[in-house]
Amino acid sequence: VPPPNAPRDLIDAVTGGDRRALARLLSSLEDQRDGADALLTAAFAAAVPAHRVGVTGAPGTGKSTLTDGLVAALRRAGRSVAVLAVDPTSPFSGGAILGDRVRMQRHVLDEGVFVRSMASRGHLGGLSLAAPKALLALEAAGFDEILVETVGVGQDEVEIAAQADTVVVVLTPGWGDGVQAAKAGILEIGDVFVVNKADRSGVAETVSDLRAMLALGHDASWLPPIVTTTASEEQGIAEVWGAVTAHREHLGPEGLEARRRRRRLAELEIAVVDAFRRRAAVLLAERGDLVASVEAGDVDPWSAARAMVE
Ligand SMILES: Nc1nc2c(ncn2[C@@H]2O[C@H](COP(=O)(O)OP(=O)(O)O)[C@@H](O)[C@H]2O)c(=O)[nH]1
Ligand SMILES: [Mg+2]
Repeated sequence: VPPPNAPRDLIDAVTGGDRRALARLLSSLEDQRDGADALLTAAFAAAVPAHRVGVTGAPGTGKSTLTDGLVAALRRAGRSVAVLAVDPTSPFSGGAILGDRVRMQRHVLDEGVFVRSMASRGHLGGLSLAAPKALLALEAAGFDEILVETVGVGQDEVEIAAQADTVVVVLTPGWGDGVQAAKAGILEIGDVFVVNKADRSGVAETVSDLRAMLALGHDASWLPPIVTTTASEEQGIAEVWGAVTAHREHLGPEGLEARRRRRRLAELEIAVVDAFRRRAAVLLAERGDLVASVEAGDVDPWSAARAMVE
């Protein structure tokens, strides 16, 4: 049995820069192990909100390569960086996560860089539950910059994009030929657009297609900039960070706080649903008699549920 002050001790170690303690904290939060609630409370108190930059796009567009380039550039500027690589695709995601690790390998010995991968498979409540907690842990560890790489598919990815202050959408030449519906979703979430693999043909067309589409839809106060990169050659990295910084300045302290307020509310809703979900599991286990009656068809599920809740 851990001593009562264990959560505080672990969080103190995390805020003090202990990377192994951070890894342990992340595992406890992801697995919702005993004491996770107390850890969250302590992490919340210790967390200093960082500017969170999301990097998203289809598999293979070069997100990890770009992220690795950004990490290198930020390290040269003396900034500490945490990377959360989130892959909502399952069960075929092993390769992508492995790719992320390989891509960022050169930073493993750097104390100022921390890389964590996460797959949705096996996570209780999915990524919408796990990722915000992981980000909180990284903020408790006091990193100057937090980058979140997510694969651009479906609802998970939109939810995770909501966890970022600035969303960088990575596309490649030829993207303009894609399906209209897929375009719409990704256009809405992007604050900065990157056309990567600029060493390939069709860059100019993709940029002008994109520019035309962005001019139609976006809110008037921020027209997302489009940056072309060749991430594999570390070309265009500084320009990407310049666009991110411009967006941060555009948001300003009030814009950032507005996003954080929305996130806190969303987090509360998720936490309430999660608390009830856990309570439901306990109820079902406690009321084996009622469960058996429903299973046998003697009692209908709805009145059984009402009886349990009451
Ligand atoms: N030709 C070219 N290949 C690139 C570029 N950036 C990344 N790649 C390659 O594209 C592949 C996928 O990159 P990765 O960063 O893993 O993509 P992710 O799935 O979006 O994270 C790798 O083989 C990279 O080396 C680029 O600018 N030009
Ligand atoms: Mg990747």
